[in-house]
Amino acid sequence: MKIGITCYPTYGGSGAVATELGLSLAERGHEVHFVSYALPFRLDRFRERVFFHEVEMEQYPLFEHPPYSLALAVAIHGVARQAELDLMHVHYAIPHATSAWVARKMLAEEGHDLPIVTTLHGTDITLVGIHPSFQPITRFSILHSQGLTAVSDYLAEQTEHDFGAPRDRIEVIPNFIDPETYYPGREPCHRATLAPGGEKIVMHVSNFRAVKRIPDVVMSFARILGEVEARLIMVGDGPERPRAREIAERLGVEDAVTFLGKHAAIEELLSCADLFLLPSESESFGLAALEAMACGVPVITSDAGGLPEVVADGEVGHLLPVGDFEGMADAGISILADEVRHARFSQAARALAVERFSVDRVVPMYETYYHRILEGSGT
Ligand code: GMT
Repeated sequence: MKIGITCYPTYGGSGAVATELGLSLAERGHEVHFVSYALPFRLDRFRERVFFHEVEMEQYPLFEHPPYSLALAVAIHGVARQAELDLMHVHYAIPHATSAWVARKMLAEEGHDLPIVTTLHGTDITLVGIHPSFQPITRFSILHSQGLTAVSDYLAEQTEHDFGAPRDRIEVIPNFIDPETYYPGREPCHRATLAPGGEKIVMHVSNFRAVKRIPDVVMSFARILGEVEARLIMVGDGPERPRAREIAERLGVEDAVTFLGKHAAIEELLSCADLFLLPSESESFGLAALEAMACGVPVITSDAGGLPEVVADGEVGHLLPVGDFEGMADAGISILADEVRHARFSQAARALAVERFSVDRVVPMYETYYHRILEGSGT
């Protein structure tokens, strides 16, 4: 198949999933064309059958906000014609599903059929998508996609509830990891650099937005530090970073916290961690938690959204109510302070990630779904 993929190229789960999916499809013999305003952050080297098309944006003084959605529609239209795409797969509905719909209409006028598959990732439904300024067009665009997938049952149900998309029209295909990239005990190990005193490593990875409840990470860690010698490694960047630093200072734990900033090869860091914290307010899936589990790291998360579909409570970590940072800390201490328990959770985390969410299991689900859409296309 010749497949177009549009995603956000920046650090973030939807872009990571879209890129890994494209690379894996190319490995399986498909031709994959990425269309975005910049090179997706995980598309870092040459791969056979993988192409990148940058969206051309005309700068004009009249445009305080250049119309990217239109430029993207034109780019999708052009790539579809030139590469003779069989199908366009867009990740994150806003504005990608809308741009793809416009491109599809333009192609239809020229006698070409381009089925669109839209994958819903999270805030395109739960936060941004339901805002009145976006809800009607998000609804229109997802209902006019020929294929619609969501990364969890939770997200599919929210989409039915908030957008009236029939539940049976939404295919749930979970996010995935490559067990050969994400694994425990990776060498060389950065443990000595991150925790020179042999402390336990507590890690958080995100884009530091309010929805991640970054203050809860720091407050949980401060409580853990009262019981266990540990260091908190904060990976990523975003608007909540200054607040996190301020809280660390206020709680007097700043010397035990390292802000590493953004990292593309997250697996190198995760494989050094002893515990992963993700106390999010809302999380449709929690790819970062899955990546940690694949590295054999027990996870403490909130029970928000789709996290219970990824984290088996009491087996690979613990799920606590949103905002219960003390409970999260106590659950973390119970794992960090007991080596036998830690080893059991670590093995179970790796096993669950590989069994249920490995690339070899999930990518064929997308291929099967594409075939279904192509068979029913042209409508
Ligand atoms: O929806 C977002 O916040 C952005 C998106 C991203 O690009 O990082 O994150 C979502 O998609 C990820 C990949 O499917 C999921 O693992 C995240 O849980 C989800 N984020 C939220 O639901 C907050």
